[in-house]
Amino acid sequence: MTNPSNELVAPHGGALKELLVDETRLAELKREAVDLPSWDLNERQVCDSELLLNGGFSPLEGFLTRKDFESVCGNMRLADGTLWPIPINLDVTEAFAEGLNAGDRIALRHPEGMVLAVMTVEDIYRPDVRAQAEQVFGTVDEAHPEVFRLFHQSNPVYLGGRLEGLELPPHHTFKHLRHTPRELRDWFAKLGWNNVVAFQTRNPMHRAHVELAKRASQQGAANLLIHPVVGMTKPGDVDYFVRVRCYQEVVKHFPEQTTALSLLPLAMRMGGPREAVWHAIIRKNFGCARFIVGRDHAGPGKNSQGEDFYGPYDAQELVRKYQDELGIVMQPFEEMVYVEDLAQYVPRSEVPEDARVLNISGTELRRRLKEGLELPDWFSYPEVISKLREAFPPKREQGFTVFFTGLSGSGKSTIANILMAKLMEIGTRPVTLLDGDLVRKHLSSELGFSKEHRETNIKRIGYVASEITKNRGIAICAPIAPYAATRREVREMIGQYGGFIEVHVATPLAVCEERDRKGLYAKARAGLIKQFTGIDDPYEEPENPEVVVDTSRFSADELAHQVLLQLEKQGYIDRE
Ligand code: PPS
Repeated sequence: MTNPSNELVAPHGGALKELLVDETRLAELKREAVDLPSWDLNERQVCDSELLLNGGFSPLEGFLTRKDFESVCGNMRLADGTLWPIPINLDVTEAFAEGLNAGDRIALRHPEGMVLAVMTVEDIYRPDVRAQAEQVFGTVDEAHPEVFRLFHQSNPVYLGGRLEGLELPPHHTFKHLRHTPRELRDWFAKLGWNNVVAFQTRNPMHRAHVELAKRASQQGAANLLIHPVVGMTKPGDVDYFVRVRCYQEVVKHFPEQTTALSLLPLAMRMGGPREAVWHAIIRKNFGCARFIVGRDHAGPGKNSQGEDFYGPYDAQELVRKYQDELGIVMQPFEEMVYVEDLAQYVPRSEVPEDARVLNISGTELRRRLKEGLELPDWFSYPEVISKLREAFPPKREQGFTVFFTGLSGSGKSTIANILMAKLMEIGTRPVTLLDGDLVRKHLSSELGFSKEHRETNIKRIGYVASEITKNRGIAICAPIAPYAATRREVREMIGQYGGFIEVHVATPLAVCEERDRKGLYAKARAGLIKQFTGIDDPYEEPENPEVVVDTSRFSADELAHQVLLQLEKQGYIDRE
């Protein structure tokens, strides 16, 4: 791939590798694509494809071949030595890869059906995802969201090869705030902005961010590009519709002549230091001369021991190491904190001794929003808070899901039915019961009990429950859901929209078997039913469920009431 690492880079971003073809080729490709095997891109792959096609990932010309992939994982460079820190892969299923050979061409389709690109497959390979996680993220701890994704959600086969682009993915939201690298470069050139500093964010912006961005742009005598990620960010982040409404308010606090807002359709990896280097390269491609790297850039949060995955300034260090060949200047910045006595934001190292410092973390902010608590003026702008409040109603108005999990015959359905009746009596929101047997009849009738089928079944339940929760209703789910990883996925899916209360119905296996209401345990013991949970199939116990109940010790009525009390304690239901 092109662009030797020592090539001098112009202030406007260097060579741009755009992969959309010209009109003549487009007509040929459209005809060809009709008969090609077609891969339906998932959300992440759409994001990656967009930045490949529009040049945001220059100098890449397609998804990485094995040689480039291994070199990127091991050395942060493409096989030809070009600096590139994050692997960009097209992961597909075994079923799709079967019968594909190097040299074949495939069509890459957007979920809306159009072909975005035709790929010439150069390489078909099965990655060692543990090694990939270790090398790229420095960990195999599944608390890292991208490690979890790699281990549980990524497809097993990677296809490498060049792309010929037919069209960019369509966007129906905030069109006027979306720009390709070429469009941004042209815009900057038109305005005479030849020194632009980019500010990356995946969170709503508050006063501290504004102060930081203002200071950084003043220090670099630069124009400012607020360049938030609206592709995929960390599970649980504030969704981008809400954030963009906030950015539109925040941008009014900057001088119009020096500041611009543009949205970046990137799928983040939360890769800390390596991600910071990647972000810098992307911003160079978008025509920026400088890039702000603050504290804990693209940090994935805490590991399973409760410690940060990366040091707060590791990202700055790594970007500094590659500064000379990056072609974009890092503008390092410390955390900004509010000093009450000065009524002012200052970098943490400049806080006068003994001064009282105020700070509200992202987690604390989310907590206050979810609880409907006060947010002080020094922290944010009233307009931003009001946009956030619209999106985060008080808990008594939010949707939620009660997710029962436990062995067959443990009493899930019985408690779930009683809970449903009680919630309907309360009557503040519509209630839907997604019981294991009901779902298998209506939603998953073609599925069996293999690991794959059970996962599909639970993800379907999770999807329906997330839609109900999003629309501020109540979903009660009662499947066995034996796998911890799938339950975590469902928790993440739903947690972004409202409450998720996991109830482990921990009735011992011996009791469930003794009851054997449906006669299934007897059949399973006799070998007439295979893969029966608890007998010859695993049940992974929940580690941190919100509630644990056991129907061998208490009646279903009492236990349903316990769940209700938990809902009340969490603020989802109110006593009048
Ligand atoms: S899963 O694992 O969550 O997809 O299972 P679920 O959809 O809840 O379905 C469980 C019900 O199906 C009956 N059944 C079996 N359960 C476990 N293992 C095997 N092999 C199996 N075959 C049929 C069983 O009646 C379960 O109902 P519940 O209500 O849990 O007793």
